[in-house]
Formats: sequence, C-alpha cells, structure tokens
Amino acid sequence: MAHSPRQSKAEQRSRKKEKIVDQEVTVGNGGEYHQTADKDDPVLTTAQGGPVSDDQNSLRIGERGPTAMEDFHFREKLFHFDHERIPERVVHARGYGAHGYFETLKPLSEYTSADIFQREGEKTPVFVRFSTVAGNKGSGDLARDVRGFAVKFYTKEGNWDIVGNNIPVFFIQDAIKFPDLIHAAKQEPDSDFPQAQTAHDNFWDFISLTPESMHMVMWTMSDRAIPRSFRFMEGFGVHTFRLVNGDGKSTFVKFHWKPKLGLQSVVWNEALKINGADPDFHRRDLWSSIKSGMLPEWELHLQLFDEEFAEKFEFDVLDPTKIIPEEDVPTICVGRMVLDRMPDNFFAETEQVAFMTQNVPPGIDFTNDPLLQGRNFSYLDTQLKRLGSTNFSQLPINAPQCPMHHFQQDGHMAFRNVQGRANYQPNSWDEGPRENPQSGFTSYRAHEEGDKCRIRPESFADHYSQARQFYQSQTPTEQNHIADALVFELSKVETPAIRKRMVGHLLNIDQAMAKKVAANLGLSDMPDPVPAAKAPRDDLKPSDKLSIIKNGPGSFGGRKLGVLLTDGVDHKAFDALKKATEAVGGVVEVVAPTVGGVKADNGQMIDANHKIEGGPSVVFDAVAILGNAENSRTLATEATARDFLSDAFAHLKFIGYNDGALPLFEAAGLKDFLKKDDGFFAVSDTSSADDFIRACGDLRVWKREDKVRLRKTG
Ligand code: HDE
Repeated sequence: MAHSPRQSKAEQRSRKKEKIVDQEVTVGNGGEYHQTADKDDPVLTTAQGGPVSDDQNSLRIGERGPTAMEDFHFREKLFHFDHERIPERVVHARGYGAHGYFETLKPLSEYTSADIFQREGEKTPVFVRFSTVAGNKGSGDLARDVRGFAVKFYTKEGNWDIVGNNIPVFFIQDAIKFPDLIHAAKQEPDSDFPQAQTAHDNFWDFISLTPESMHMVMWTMSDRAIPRSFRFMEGFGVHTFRLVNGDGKSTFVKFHWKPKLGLQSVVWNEALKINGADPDFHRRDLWSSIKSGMLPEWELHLQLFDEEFAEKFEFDVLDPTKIIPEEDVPTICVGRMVLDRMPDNFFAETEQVAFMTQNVPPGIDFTNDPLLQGRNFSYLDTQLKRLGSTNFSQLPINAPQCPMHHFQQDGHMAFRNVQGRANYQPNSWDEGPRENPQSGFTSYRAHEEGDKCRIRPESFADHYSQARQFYQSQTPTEQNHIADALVFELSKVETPAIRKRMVGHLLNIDQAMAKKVAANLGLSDMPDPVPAAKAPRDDLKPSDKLSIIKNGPGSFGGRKLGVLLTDGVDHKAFDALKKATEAVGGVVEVVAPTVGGVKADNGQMIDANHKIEGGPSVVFDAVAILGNAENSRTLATEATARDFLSDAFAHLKFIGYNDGALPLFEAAGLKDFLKKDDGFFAVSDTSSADDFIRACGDLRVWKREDKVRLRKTG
C-alpha cells in the first residue's frame, strides 16, 4: 500500500485504510475509494507508459479549484474515451463472433486446387461472426431478420471469407438496389424508428414494388428469421461460386452450413418477449455454450454442378433469388466447423473483423451473379470507412496466418512495413517477393462478350414460382406462421394501399395463404393478383429440406430446461430431472422466488440461476414446475410465476410438473388442460423424468397451437 513519493504529505494523510466486503481500499479525503498497487500488482499507466498515482481525482488548483490543463493523464484518458466508437457496420451492425477450426473431411482435388481442400483431417483456424441485418449495434437479438453467417478461414494461401446468411436467397438481384433495400428496411429517416423491425410502411412499400423479393420474403416471414440461437441455424453462401481445379476446369458450387444440433426457431410472441427479457439472448447462448464446453458445430456441404446442369436448370444459377433444391443437386459433406473459443476482447476481434467476399484463395472463384459482383466492390470500401485505414488488414483478427510479402507501405497505423531497400518490383536488388504464375491466384478464363447495357436478363424474371415452392414445402404449422407473420407486419403498415398491393403479390404465391392474410388484415375486398412478368409455375416439387420442423433434432441435446422450484420441493424429482436432461446433453437452470435458491424437502439447498422475474419461461426450451403445495399457493399470487407457466403453454412448450405445483396451474387457468394436452408430464422419479425429456426432443407441442391462437381461415 505504498503511496507515491510525489504525493504531498497532506494528500497521504487524508487517506485511511478500510475493508469493504472483501476489498481492501483506502478512503480519500472526499470519501472516494482508492485501490493502490501492492508489490505484485501491475501499476496503472498512461498510454505512454507513465505510472499513475491517482486515478480518482483530476489535478486541481486548490481542493475546490479549477482543473489544470497540465493534467496530461486526465486529458489523455478523456481524449481516448471521446474517440472510442468507430462507425458501426451500415448493415449487420449487431453481431457476435467466436473462434474455432474447420476440419477438412473430404479432399476435393478433383474440383479445386484450393489448399484447404487437399488433405483429409487438416484443421484450418476460423473466425465466425453472426449478425442481424437491419438493427443498430445495440438492438435486440430476436428481431425478425435475416442472420449474417460470416466465416473467415485463415488458410495457408491467405484468408478465405464466406460472407453468408442463414437464408439461401436474397431480396434483390442487382447490387445497385442494395442501398434502397437497406434504406427502406432501417428506421424511417424522419422519425428514426422503428428499430430493428421491418414492420413499417417504408419496408413493405419497397418490397411490394420489388417483385423479385417475394421468394426471400417467404423466408423472412418464416421462423427462419427468428432462430432459437446461432447454434441452430443453417448458413448459406447464397451465390453460385466456382471451384477451379489444377487443370483450370471449373465446377459451380453453392456453400451450405448445416448445424449438428438440427434446426430450431422460437415462436413470434416468444421472440417479442425474449427481446425484453434478454436482448442478448443469442450472444449469451453462444458465450455460455462455448464457455461450458458444449461446442457448436456445423458441417460444410457443397452442391456441385456443371455448365450442362446450369443450362438445363429451370432458373438462372446467377440469380441470387433462387435456390437449387437439394433434391435436384444433393449436397455433399466436405468438412466440419467447430467453434471453441470466445474472443478475448469483443471490440478488437468481433467489432474490427473485416469480412470481404473478394477474399478467395486460388481454386475458388466468382461467377457473374450481379449481386456478388457488386459485393466484391462494397466490402473493401466499407472497411476503410469503418476501420479508418487501408492498414485494417494488419489488425491481428484480419491478418492472414500465412507468410505475407508485398510492397504496400505506410498509411495510417502502419506497423508492418517492407524491410530492406526494395519497395517496388521488378527490381535489380534481388530482394523482395516475386510473382508465381503456378501457385498464384489465376482467374478462371471465362469467355465474356456482349453489348454494354443496363438490362436485367429475362432468365431472372420468374419471381413467384420458388416463393410458392418454399411455402408449399412447409408443414401446415409453418405455413400458418408465415401467414401470421405477414399479418403482423402488414398490420403495422399504416397505408392500406401497401397492404393491398402485398396481398396482390401473395395471390401469385398461394391463393389460400393470400386469402388468409387478407381475412386477418380485415381487408374488405380482395385485390387482383399483381401482373407477373412471368406466369408463376405450380409444378415445382416441394422440398423437405426447406422446412425447419422436418429437420429438427429429435433430441433435447444442447437445449435448456428451466425448472421453477419452491421451498420444500421433492429433491428426488428435481435430481431425476437434472440427471435425465444432462444425460442427453441438455442443461438445467433453476428459477426460484429469490436468487438465493430454495431449500428442498431433505434440507438440501438448491442454488438458483434466476429470480423468477429475471428467468421467464421464454428463455428456456422446455420448463418444469416442482413445488410443495403450500409454497406453490403462495407463489401463485406472484404474477410473474403465473406468466412463467401460461407463456410456456402459449409458446407450445413441454411442461413437467409434480402434484405440489398444481396450485400454480390452477391460478394460471391451466388445470383443465392437464389431462387434455399431450405436452404435460407428471415428473416424480427417474422413469417419468426420462419420459419427459424424451418428449422434449420434439421441442414443441405444435398441435396445441390451435388452442392458443385466434385465426380467421380466410
Ligand atoms: Fe452484405 N454487406 N451486402 N450481404 N453482408 C456488409 O460489409 C453488401 C449481402 C453480409 O459479420 C457490409 O463489413 C452489398 C448478401 C454479412 O462483419 C457491406 C450487398 C449477403 C455481413 C455489405 C450485400 C450478405 C455483411 C457492411 C448487395 C449474404 C456482415 C459492413 C449486393 C450472402 C459481415 C461490412 C460481418 C456486411 C454490402 C448483400 C451478407 C456494406 C452491397 C446477399 C454476413 O459491405
């Protein structure tokens, strides 16, 4: 507890030592706490490395006098703070990242010379950033939105970025429309709201005047746009890319990430409430699963096809509003990605990471998809704006992890410059790097010719057929969710003509869905279908891969059970539930009237993870309520306890209970459902707990939905 000798005697005298709940502090003259360095502690310094004696008081002329300009520590601290923010991403501002590795499972030398795909079992480091698109940096995680799924592979031949989304198509066909799309989706420019929501006039005005967006709109109105968390999402490269092998032969490719834990989303009313209860729900999920060793994993699948297939496929493979159904071109698994480490610092890594579609290694190349071509310009440009220097690639998170030699030099923040005399080439000094025609990136020699023109190809003109195919590939539950989402969003649109115009588009997709939406919007008369540039087809076969429910996990692994307990709870029932959940790889969190936990019937204390208001059922995949009758009666007077149960019911969750919890069911108005609903499970011992957790593998009791939703059929 040494004082700096520079401190005056008066300053030293004015301090006294105290212990404040486990913390040794010195109390200063004005009652402020000082923590001074012991001999083992690092000493606080300025950015110039100078040791600091007092970080609680600025330098003053007299105790109550003006602050001195000479206080370099104060000025440096404030100067740096004032400049802490960099511009947030203009889109995908809200995001969260993690480190991990990609393991090559299938060598692909037949198709590509890319080094990353040459050797089975080889691991390549990756950094992944997930994001929402429309919201600002501080917006809630559960916005209805596309999720970004951007992967940076630090390969031996430089960085390769797949800057993808969790939806395999996009709203627009030409990059020139991107600013319009994003302006329309973000807050309206006069009011600056709504935040992170497409449920407003500008968005639907633009969409209803952009028929090419209809396929993507079906996806964003589906539950894909409200994922349970990043761990349960697919990812897609969206565009058609090329793989090019050592002989210069090209094969078209589409990239797919498939989550090991299966697909899962939440329901809309739940999403709205999660945003209030835990706006960081997706961040927290990634953080806690990685920190607890439940490592998220995806398989990388490829769809490979040649020119001949591209010629005969019913849509243009350069059109980013179209998929190639997996039934037409099955995917092959070529690798897996595991995320195993959170960044040490969010800003340095997740905020400063710079993904760029144009980062491709030799052996992977572009196609003429006009959206991809536009992106290849935008991503470099945006990094300069955001990161402020052409040297952003020197930041550790962006720097390649392979040898690098070039003649770029100087500029803001250059800390890695050429060494030696040669900073140009050719040179006579026998110094510096040289080009290599064999191993260097060689663009695929595509033959290109044509008139210079601004024209959309006619092969891009069918805007409805795949929208219909997507809708028809869904289970009835999922179809209802799409219609519900359209009704929700369009009900927030204040201009009746826009609502009507959208219904005019929906008529081209599915008549019954359009009628249902119209009925639930209270539309008095049905509009005519919007004239289609190309007549929608109805002969495309539904594809099971497009449904979430059909691709669920069948297990509760990786999911979370929230158990609401009261004092006096039957410890055997609780222990059985915990064991059954953990046996399948799930997690149990305890919710209790106080965060201190509860005392079970055997006197044992059970720690709580949440106090009841802070742990609503929306943050769990399934719930159980275990109580003793007397304490459950008391708990039933607490509104948040009743909400816990009635929300779990409304959100179609599986619910475990014991007899002691019944007063809460009565108070929540659910007692009558106990015998009539397949989602309730009495839990008392190992076998009943196992039955309950097995059932939870279905994730939701979808057939309950008719009991909790008021819908007009149209
Ligand atoms: Fe992006 N996009 N984008 N985008 N995008 C950006 O780059 C852009 C598009 C995607 O976690 C920006 O670094 C244009 C499709 C992701 O850091 C910017 C067009 C897909 C991320 C940009 C598109 C994406 C971005 C903003 C139309 C899915 C976040 C900040 C042609 C395949 C990456 C930045 C991260 C970010 C431009 C369309 C995915 C402005 C011009 C399609 C995942 O450069």
